[in-house]
Amino acid sequence: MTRTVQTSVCIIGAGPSGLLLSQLLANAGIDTVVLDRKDRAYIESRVRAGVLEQGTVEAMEEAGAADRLHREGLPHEGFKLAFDGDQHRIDLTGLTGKTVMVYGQTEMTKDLFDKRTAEGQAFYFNVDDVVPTELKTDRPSVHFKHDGEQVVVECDFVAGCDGFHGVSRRAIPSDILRTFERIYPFGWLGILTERPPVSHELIYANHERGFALASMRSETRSRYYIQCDVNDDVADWSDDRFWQEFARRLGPDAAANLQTGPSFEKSIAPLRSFVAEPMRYGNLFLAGDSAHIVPPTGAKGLNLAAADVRILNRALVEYYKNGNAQYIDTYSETVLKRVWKVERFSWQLSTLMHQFPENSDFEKRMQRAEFDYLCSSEAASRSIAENYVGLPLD
Ligand code: RFL
Ligand code: PHB
Repeated sequence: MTRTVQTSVCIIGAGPSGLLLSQLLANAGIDTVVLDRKDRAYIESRVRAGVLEQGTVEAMEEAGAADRLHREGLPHEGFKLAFDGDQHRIDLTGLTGKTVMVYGQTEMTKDLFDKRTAEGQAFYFNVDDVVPTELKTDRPSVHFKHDGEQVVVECDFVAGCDGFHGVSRRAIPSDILRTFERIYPFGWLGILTERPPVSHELIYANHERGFALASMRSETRSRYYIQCDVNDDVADWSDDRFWQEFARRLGPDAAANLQTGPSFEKSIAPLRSFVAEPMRYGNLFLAGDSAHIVPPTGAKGLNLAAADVRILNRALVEYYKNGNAQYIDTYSETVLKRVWKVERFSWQLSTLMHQFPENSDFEKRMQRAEFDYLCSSEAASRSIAENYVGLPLD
């Protein structure tokens, strides 16, 4: 038995990219079908990003899903960089006039799911064997298995919002797809704890024992990370061992305010820079992690995904409302220009703030000199600030 479903845009992936795109298109009266190989509870529980650019907040407002974000999110006007005990504050608001919002990806995803569900969005969860086909024709389709049934979604466009391990990018023939990658020789061990944050602002610290980041989810819940060996077993990182290492890297002044407690989420994530080109193949468009990955140091992954979606939404709305395909035709080029700038920033901040096993003493001095330059140059600090709050869409 095969069931055939018709829609305008078939969205593969119900992560933040897919959900935001579905909502923005719905607001313009454009019908979508959204499918995911996991279910809603699983997707909502993935603890990932925590810092939203103003542009991402605006996208949530445009989606009509920003009420709770404005109630519960924490606007931040700056953050700190620490280097072997010395601190430098990047005054985001003073240098750019903008703020960022601390609000978890879990919450943003929940808000979008709530709104899509209330509006009766068609979702297919726990799908298998997803195959996008006929991408070069004007009626592409996406085939998959759902609840023992074979489903075919026929559509005008396919949006590949299925993350780094999805199928969309792989549907682009290998003689057309080009990929660029850098794998970092370490990972991040992250924990959540029900304790107030050590500082009101985020602290990114480069210590001789490795990087540490003090972040948060609310006034009472902290999110902390340390650089670790990517092959470490989480089971070897007891809470005690984590707290000891984290406090050392943060330095005595900041650590004096540290409130430790049991962790309730603990995981190790690899660090990678990755870009796939082009981001369009026929009527398939890639958005978010399906096309690019940044190391998390600049807090950019989710924000970059949201920027792709805004640009794709604009292109599709312009096509459906005015029959104008111009933005569709320039989508890949427009988005990739911005993607590479954000890749550059994330790579630069990661390179400055981590201990690289292969670094010579010369490279260590270069890191220190770059930090000292940041401390003494408003222009250098402003450059970090304008990237951190988010570059313009195009
Ligand atoms: P996602 O979130 O991976 O969602 C993709 C969805 O597609 C589904 N899927 C499929 N569905 C159908 N068929 C298939 N074959 C499929 N294969 C996969 C998956 O189940 C999933 O539901 O991608 P999306 O939507 O593009 O969103 C990207 C963001 O999730 C990601 O960039 C951020 O989490 C990155 N990130 C951060 N970004 C920020 O902007 N600020 C931050 O502070 C920040 N911190 C982080 C981060 C990522 C981290 N990790 C763990 C990678 C911190 C960490 C530790
Ligand atoms: C987080 O709170 O999870 C977070 C914050 C800033 C980053 C990365 C992750 O750069």
